[in-house]
Amino acid sequence: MRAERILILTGAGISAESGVPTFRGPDGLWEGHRVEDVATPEAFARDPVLVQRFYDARRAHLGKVAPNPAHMALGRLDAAWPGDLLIVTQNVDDLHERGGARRLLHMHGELKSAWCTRCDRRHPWGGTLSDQPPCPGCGHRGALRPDIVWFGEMPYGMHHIYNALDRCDLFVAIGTSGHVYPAAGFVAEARAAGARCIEINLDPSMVSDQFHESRLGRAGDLVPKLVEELLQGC
Ligand code: BV8
Repeated sequence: MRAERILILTGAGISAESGVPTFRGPDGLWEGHRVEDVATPEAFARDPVLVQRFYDARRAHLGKVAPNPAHMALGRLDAAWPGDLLIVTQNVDDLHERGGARRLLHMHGELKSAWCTRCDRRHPWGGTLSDQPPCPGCGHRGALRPDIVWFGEMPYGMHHIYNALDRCDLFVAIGTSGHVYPAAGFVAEARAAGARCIEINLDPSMVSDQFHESRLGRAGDLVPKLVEELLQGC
């Protein structure tokens, strides 16, 4: 397969085989709450401890999971690919980094980052926030929130992402259901720019019909195969 400039979009499905629950699968609830009900500024204003505990639990869970063959394959692609490559992930886990990805953008933020709502600084964070630790920057307690893009908030890096979408000649979506915008609209952008669009997913997504090719199956099986095809062609 020939390509020069690749944009890869990943979602919760790429981390599923590592044991990180997806959002809309049978494991998609947390203590009976739908993510959409917890991952919002309104929920945080209404019940900050509940929301902080939700993210504290997921941040702690990162220590119990490891990258799977799909993450490792993208790490190999990143190390070897001579052309443009951008991996845009909707995921807030650190499995892409641990799998070797470098040209990576977390459009929905990261569990391992805390954002101070007083001084606006962001800090690497591995611990808890529900106990209201002081901000390492301004020292204020109770001002740190998860550095996560909630529903109704603007995703990170949109300018960079749309530039890459307009330039790419291969767009690959991996493990995302196509429910959440603006990410679900990226395939339309890439297609309009003339890119070949491939979807790798366990089941058809909400936007499968917009892809030139749909490869149904587990990311851990199909992503290494795609990466080998790409590296053979370069
Ligand atoms: C915004 C961080 C604009 C939180 C997340 C109506 C129409 C269009 C848009 C909207 C609308 N109503 C509201 C909106 C906007 C809203 C939205 O899209 N809502 C949806 C629910 C309709 N979007 C937003 O609010 C976004 N912001 O639009 O801002 C704006 C404009 C001006 C000013 C201000 C703002 C922000 C959205 C970001 C929300 N944050 N994550 C957290 O993680 O706690 S979203 C969250 O769900 C994830 O990050 C992910 O992005 C998203 C979708 O999940 P997926 O990754 O797709 O996972 P899912 O479980 O759904 O699917 C997994 C897939 O994997 C499945 O298909 C499954 O088959 C597959 N799979 C499973 N196992 C495997 C597998 N595939 C391969 N191998 C396997 N082993």
